[in-house]
Amino acid sequence: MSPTTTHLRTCPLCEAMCGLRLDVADGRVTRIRPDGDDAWSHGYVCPKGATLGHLHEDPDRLRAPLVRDGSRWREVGWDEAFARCDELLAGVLARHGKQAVTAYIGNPTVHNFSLSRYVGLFIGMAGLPTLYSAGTVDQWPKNLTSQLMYGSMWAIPTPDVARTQYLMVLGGNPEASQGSLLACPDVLGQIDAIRARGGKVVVVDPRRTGTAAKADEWIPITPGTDAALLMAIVHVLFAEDRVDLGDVADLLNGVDEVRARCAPFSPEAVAATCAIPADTIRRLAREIAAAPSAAVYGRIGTCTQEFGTLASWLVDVVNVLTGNFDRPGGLMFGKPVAWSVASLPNPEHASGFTLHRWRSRVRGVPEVLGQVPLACLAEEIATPGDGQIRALITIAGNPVISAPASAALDAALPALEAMISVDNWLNETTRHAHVVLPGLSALEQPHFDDMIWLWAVRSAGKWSPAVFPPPADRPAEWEILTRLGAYCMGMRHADVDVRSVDDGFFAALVTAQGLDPATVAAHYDHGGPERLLDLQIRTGPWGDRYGERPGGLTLQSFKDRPHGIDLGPMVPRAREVVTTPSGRIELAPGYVTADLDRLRARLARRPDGLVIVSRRHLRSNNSWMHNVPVLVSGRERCTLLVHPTDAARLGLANGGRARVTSEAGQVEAPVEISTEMMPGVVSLPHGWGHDREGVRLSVAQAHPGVNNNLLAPPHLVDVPSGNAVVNGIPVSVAPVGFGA
Ligand SMILES: Nc1nc2c(c(=O)[nH]1)N[C@H]1C(S)=C(S)[C@@H](COP(=O)(O)OP(=O)(O)OC[C@H]3O[C@@H](n4cnc5c(=O)[nH]c(N)nc54)[C@H](O)[C@@H]3O)O[C@H]1N2
Ligand SMILES: Nc1nc2c(c(=O)[nH]1)N[C@H]1C(S)=C(S)[C@@H](COP(=O)(O)OP(=O)(O)OC[C@H]3O[C@@H](n4cnc5c(=O)[nH]c(N)nc54)[C@H](O)[C@@H]3O)O[C@H]1N2
Ligand code: SF4
Ligand SMILES: [Mo]
Repeated sequence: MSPTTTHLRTCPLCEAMCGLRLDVADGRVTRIRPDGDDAWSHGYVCPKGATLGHLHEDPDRLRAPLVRDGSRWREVGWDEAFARCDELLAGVLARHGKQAVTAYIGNPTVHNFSLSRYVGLFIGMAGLPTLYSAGTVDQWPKNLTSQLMYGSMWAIPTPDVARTQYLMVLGGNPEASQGSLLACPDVLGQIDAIRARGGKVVVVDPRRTGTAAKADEWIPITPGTDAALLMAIVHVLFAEDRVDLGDVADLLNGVDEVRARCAPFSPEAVAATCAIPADTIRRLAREIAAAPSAAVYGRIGTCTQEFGTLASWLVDVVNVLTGNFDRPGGLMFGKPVAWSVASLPNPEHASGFTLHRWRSRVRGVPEVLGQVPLACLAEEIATPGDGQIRALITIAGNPVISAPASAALDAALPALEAMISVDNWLNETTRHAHVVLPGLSALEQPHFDDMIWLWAVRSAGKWSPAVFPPPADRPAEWEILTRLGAYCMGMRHADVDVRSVDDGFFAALVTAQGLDPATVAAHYDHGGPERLLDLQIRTGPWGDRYGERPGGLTLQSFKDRPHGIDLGPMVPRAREVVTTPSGRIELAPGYVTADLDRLRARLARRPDGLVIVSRRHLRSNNSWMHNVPVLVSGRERCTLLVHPTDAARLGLANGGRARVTSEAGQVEAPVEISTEMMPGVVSLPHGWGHDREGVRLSVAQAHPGVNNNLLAPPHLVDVPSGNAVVNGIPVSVAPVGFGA
């Protein structure tokens, strides 16, 4: 036995960024505890954090590249794997051109030290005409409204939960997710604290979630109707003369336009559609306006729905109109210690931001922020003709589970001439690849979160060195991405010099910071994400600017303080963050308000009947942590939640099985009867369905669950953003025998 060593480590699994203490002996993680001294999380953790050792040791985790020969996988060396990628991509480029190549970027990209900082380089180098991501099944509506209101798609204001006196959560369940576009350890603890200091917490959700159970009030809402509720709140604010623009009053365009547009949306006009009494809506508006401070926060339930853009916009509008924007206790912009490549001005928008620059080939839907809906990918692969997709690169993604109409994608992928996956497992998607290029495990690489600090409730930073040395022959994912980017440019394997590409990338970023690349380069004898992070910190708001600001922060400052450095709560920043052409906050972007006609039509629509929504669980992480035994033990979690009155009407028994049918497909799942659901709405978690042949996830395959995206019709999108609608899908439900 070698002596036990203890390592401090930030958990990379979600936005809570918890500090952990890992005990390691004989090359294995023997214990994981919370780090009570962590400057950011102060000892908070969830059960997933304790499984980083399992993920690292998982025998199914890929440690060498795989190349497929027919239906058989062959483990190969890195040189052979890269040469095969080059050959595959060069073939497609020669036969069909760049238009036949695309990529899909999955969620773990954001949480990975090297992918998060280099995915932008890959995108820039590859120059692919189309790109897909998990973003269009997630926060695209919020990206769109932030782009139009503030001038940047990642300028997303976050609720100051630590100081607010009134928190309204719509379509988010931090009890499971631990916060999303809201980085804050222990959100539920913050909810307790709001109530303990005499404040109030309201949760608007079709399900009485674990978060709603902690709140003062749960307001069930018909899925997809948050925009109508919020518009009625805006209506009341104007009608009762409760509008107070607060500190941003002089920074606003469009207040009168909002006033004019809210007129038809009285509480009475929306009550039946939302299933919320008009009196309740009026009271909510008064409470928000009267609270000493209030933060209205909307998350995925307000995005992946029929009116995602309007709801995302109105969340911010309500905060603005009640003086709760850009001030403590309201919605505020985070202030990262280190800037993120993603938040730099987008070169594509240099001559102004435009929408609908091109349309998807098959369905003809317009691009928004450079992407079309992920649900288009299957048809772009399957439909012959000029521009047909023949090559796909997936990066940390599993769209066969996470994309709407996933059966069509599963069926289309085998037709690709080249599919390359940068992924650590053979999941439902990567099993179709020709080459799989695995990254290092989280514990084999350093960590310092990138984009997540953009919406953190405090400014802070934490450096985690690798716990285990990376195996000598293994490239990091930033090197993999750089190579793939180069092959897409038409460079051949033998000619790619990763180091010089990286030096060029770094020099460009240094120049963009107004510094001399040669002088800055002289500070380093290494490249990659660690060098980039040092630049991000040193040219960030607290940085030393390479000596120009003596005493300023550098990466070394964080290495010297392994529990992290806290730099305080959010501060008003709207004046520096807003970069719209007018220099002001656009409270009523025409592109967004144009969608109000569709919302008015919704008010006149007959009830949809039974609809389904998604949910998350604390012990899952989208589609990919079901291979950890301790996280899938216990009773089955992939169940259909049904309200008792619906169950009785439909003849469903608790523990029996139900067949759920939508226009897109059908699944069967065990029934869990619960008053957690509002009547008329059923819920199934997302991220399951591991019973596919060829998947190499031995634990997950024994707990497969079903894929709820088999029910999501590909054409259901939030029209302005193209974001998928995976909540509020009409379904019928019927029993299929007992316990079968
Ligand atoms: N019905 C429904 N569908 C949804 C949602 C919903 O709420 N309901 N949510 C949507 C949302 S918000 C998201 S973000 C997407 C998620 O969808 P995706 O991003 O497509 O899938 P994930 O399950 O997050 O992860 C994909 C894969 O990343 C790999 N991976 C994990 N860590 C690493 C790493 O460090 N490096 C590499 N290279 N690979 C790694 C794992 O093998 C995993 O299978 O799903 C969306 N789909
Ligand atoms: N444990 C765990 N943590 C995660 C993830 C995970 O899979 N597991 N995924 C991560 C990712 S990628 C993301 S994007 C975040 C998401 O984080 P959250 O946004 O907090 O996601 P959910 O927990 O799915 O909560 C969404 C809620 O929206 C409700 N809802 C559905 N439709 C509507 C509607 O029309 N209106 C309203 N008001 N509510 C609605 C659902 O009932 C559900 O309670 O979580 C992240 N964190
Ligand atoms: S809440 Fe859990 S998964 Fe998220 S960072 Fe903390 S320990 Fe990791
Ligand atoms: Mo997500």
